[in-house]
Amino acid sequence: MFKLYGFPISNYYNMVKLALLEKGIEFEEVMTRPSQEEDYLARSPMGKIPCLEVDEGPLIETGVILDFLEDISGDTNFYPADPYQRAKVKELMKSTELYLELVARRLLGGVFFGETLSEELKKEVMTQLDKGTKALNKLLKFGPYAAGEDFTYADIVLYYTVTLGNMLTQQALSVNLEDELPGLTNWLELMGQNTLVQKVNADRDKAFKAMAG
Ligand SMILES: N[C@@H](CCC(=O)N[C@@H](CS)C(=O)NCC(=O)O)C(=O)O
Repeated sequence: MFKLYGFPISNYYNMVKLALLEKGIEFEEVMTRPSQEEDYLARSPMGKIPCLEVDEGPLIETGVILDFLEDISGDTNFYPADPYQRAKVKELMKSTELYLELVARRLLGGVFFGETLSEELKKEVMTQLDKGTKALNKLLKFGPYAAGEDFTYADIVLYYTVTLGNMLTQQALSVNLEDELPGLTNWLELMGQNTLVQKVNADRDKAFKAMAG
């Protein structure tokens, strides 16, 4: 059985977890924090989570893991078959990560771990966020799903990017991503009706509570 290494407060971990659940692939969760210990680095060379151990060995990088899961599961497809449409879904996933996830992530230490967020950093993040959300507005379809009519990996990546990202931008910058990305509110509601999303979120919320006290 596959082993998923990581921790449910990680948005990247939750992307892979939801994909495994959606695809009906059996897996065991191995609670693991990011670590620079040699035994974990042997699995995940940057020490990051998630890491998925499959029959042949470990795999890291969320996008790579998602592609692997798509390649091994013929029945449930989260990329369109058409090459251009498939590329468009990947374009949206990549843009979400580069221009939203990695931008909002710069606030994480300040919001969750009491690090100082300088005014300079906040200004920089604000500028990048503004550019990123404007770009995403040109790519997002919300018709009703992120990339169009069908549920795709872009929904999974966007969902766990904005749910964490919005916490960070609201707390550090008073920016609500629902105001910046028209259509996001209805789409979040749609995603929230998915019982597997609800399960991943319940595990995440439990982990957050445990971390808080
Ligand atoms: N590029 C990685 C990013 C994963 C990532 O940043 N994971 C975070 C937890 S959400 C982590 O392990 N951080 C610890 C670190 O950066 O050392 C992926 O796509 O899986």
